[in-house]
Amino acid sequence: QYGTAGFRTNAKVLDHIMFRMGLLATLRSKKTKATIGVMVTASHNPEEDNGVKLVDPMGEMVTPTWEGYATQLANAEDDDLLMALKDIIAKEEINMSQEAHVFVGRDTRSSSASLSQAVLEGVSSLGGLNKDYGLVTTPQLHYMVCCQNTRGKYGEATVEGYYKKLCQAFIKLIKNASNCTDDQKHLSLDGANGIGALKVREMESHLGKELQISLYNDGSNGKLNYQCGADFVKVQQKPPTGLEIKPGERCCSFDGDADRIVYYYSDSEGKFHLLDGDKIATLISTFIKELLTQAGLNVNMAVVQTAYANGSSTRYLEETMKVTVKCTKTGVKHLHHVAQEFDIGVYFEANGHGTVLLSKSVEDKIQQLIDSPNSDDEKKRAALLLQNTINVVNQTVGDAISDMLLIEAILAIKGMTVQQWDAIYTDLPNRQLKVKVADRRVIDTTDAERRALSPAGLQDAIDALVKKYSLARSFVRPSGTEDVVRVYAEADTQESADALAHEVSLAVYRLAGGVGDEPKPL
Ligand code: G16
Repeated sequence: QYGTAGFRTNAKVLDHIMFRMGLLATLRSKKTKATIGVMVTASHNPEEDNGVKLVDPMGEMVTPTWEGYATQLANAEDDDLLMALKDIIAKEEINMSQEAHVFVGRDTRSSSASLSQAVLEGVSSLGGLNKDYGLVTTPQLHYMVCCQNTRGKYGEATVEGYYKKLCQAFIKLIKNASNCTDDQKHLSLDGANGIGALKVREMESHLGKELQISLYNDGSNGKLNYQCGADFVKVQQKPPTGLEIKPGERCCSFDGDADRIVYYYSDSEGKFHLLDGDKIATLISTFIKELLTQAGLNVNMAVVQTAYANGSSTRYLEETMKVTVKCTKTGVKHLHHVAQEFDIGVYFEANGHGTVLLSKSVEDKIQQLIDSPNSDDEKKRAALLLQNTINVVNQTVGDAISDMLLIEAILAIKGMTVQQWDAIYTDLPNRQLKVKVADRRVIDTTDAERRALSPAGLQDAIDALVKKYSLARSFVRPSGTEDVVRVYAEADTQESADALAHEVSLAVYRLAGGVGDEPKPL
């Protein structure tokens, strides 16, 4: 099944899927008369896995109907492949004489080179033209597709063009930070031994001395995502191995294809503090809201989260910031579409995957303020800051590099330390676990994955367990990237969150066909 972010499994069994996704991307390109992207990556999954993400014309994730076609094509027997293709061509009324263009990118996994070759062969089999970007981050490929299809309006469809656009906007933003010391300009970065590390190295020369990055887990010897990277740090709630964490210093981690980022620091007593996607969404939306007020712009803004959002973050956004909060199913493809319904949509999953979307009408209003002779200095300054914020953001998809530049600029402009940012609100203690079951599809959910419809009795069991703890909440859902069921729990203390997560895991194991050993207490 085309899951949360495409197909993912052990790289050894993916050849035919890659070839077929090359075919499908070519059909999608003929249908849309636009360039389509195919990214070969398994992002946060272990090195042995691989996967593929399809990118639609504006740089967004491929549309759900075509996810269905992807699943059909992936599952067709070899002898039925031609028929499956003809079926899509007929249903979508595709003109096969239409030209097709496909952009292909890949991460640093050892299997990615040959798998991306299979994609390219799929493209040429249907007469499509390709551009192979080679090693790029997932968000860079999304960006290239959007630039190409907007004929350069969004930017130049080259990696160099991407660095120039983002870094120039970052440097303009940072000029508004008075008294920023060299210490404050320093950031320790864990590159997850992946593509993000390579690309940050490439980008560094564009940053001048405005951001000084100490890069760890740069792929020179460690294993991809192994005990490092954004997913490890978020789920384990501890620093990655391979990064020297000095008390009080700001650090961040990318994931394996650099579309997620989380921040953290360790205090003088050695306690680890995580600033995840929820804290990032809060920082960015606060900054934008303040600028909108200064610019005198009244626009409709929302923050989009998933069930994993910490209860404290949602409360802070709704009650203190008075901003609209929406909750969707996991997967940026869901968050992105809800965010598009607002003038400004800030969307972030707790795991650090997210970005900001701004409508054309907001961009126009900002431009008018900049151009107007009647705008006072404060309004003009706010409008310019908003414009550079727009330019530093990769609006096509969550992007660790772009998010990092925006966060660094915001902290510098606000003169805020990582500790002050962390203190905006206090996270409820939480725990995430995985349970292995025979078939994770037995779990069906509703209400943005916050309640389980099946198997029978599971939701009642979760409700009864949650009642035992204070400020508690828990839900389960089948992962769309790994063969596991995910369990999330939060409560007033870490002990309670851990106990609740374990008890809910046991309920999943017993009611949803757990395999292997029963989950043990933490
Ligand atoms: C992908 C998606 C994310 C999602 C994550 C986990 O991330 O892009 O939106 O949160 O998978 O999904 P699941 O819980 O269904 O396994 P990535 O960074 O691995 O591509």
